[in-house]
Amino acid sequence: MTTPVVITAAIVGAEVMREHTPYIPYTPDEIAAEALRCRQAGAAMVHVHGRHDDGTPTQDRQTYKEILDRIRASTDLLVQFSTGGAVGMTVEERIEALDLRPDMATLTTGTVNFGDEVFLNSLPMIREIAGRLKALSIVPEIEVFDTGMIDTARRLIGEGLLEEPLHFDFVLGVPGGMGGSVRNLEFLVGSIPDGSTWSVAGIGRHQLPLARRALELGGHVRVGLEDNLFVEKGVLAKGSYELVEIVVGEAELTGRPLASPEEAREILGISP
Ligand code: KMH
Ligand code: ZN
Repeated sequence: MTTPVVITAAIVGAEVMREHTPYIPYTPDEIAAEALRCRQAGAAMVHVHGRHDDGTPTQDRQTYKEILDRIRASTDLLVQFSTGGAVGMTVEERIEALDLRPDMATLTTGTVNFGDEVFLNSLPMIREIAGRLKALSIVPEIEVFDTGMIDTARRLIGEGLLEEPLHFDFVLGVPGGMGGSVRNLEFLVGSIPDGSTWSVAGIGRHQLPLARRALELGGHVRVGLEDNLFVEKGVLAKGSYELVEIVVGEAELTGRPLASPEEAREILGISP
């Protein structure tokens, strides 16, 4: 039977600002409204970051609480918190909202150049975040910006900080990280432990081609304004929901049914 595709909408991020697109949500109300549009379009999960009202990124617990409460009040979406936050944040900041018990949270298993900056994730930092996720029984989505991050995830299994089966998200096309080619995606898919699940988040113009290949390969897909602003060259998406709609159309063509949030829970091993 064909595996339903879990579509995750990355609707906020920490880097995209109103100067880049007027459609990026900042406040909890705006974020929840965009989440609802993505659910209506076919997404099963949202990946969220916190913002202050002026758009500055924040991992503040109260902000995340408002986001989580509002999304849960209006949708059945699974909610995934970022533990990456923004470049330069401390681990303590990055994990302070986790006790709100989102359905899932990210875990980046290595350091990567991130444009002109460095997204720092030393082994002690990774262990601290993984340890908190484990203590709170939150299923991690392992963010892979480069191949070695898969090896580090395997190392953490050996250390008892991660438990199989793992779920990976390949973030491809960040300037400084692994490029957004289909070949890179195929290599990574062949490199993860047997029994793992995976999705792809292509950055910029790589988003939709990689999503298409993921649908063909039986993987899952992340799209949204965190990673890409355009539905086609020069045409801004009016929200992450428009990018979800494109993937839904492609899923139909590929014969992949859409996972509901309940089905996504089962696929990703998230207990109710
Ligand atoms: N904003 C990036 C530095 C995550 O959400 O966990 C990190 C990021 C990954 O977005
Ligand atoms: Zn993120």
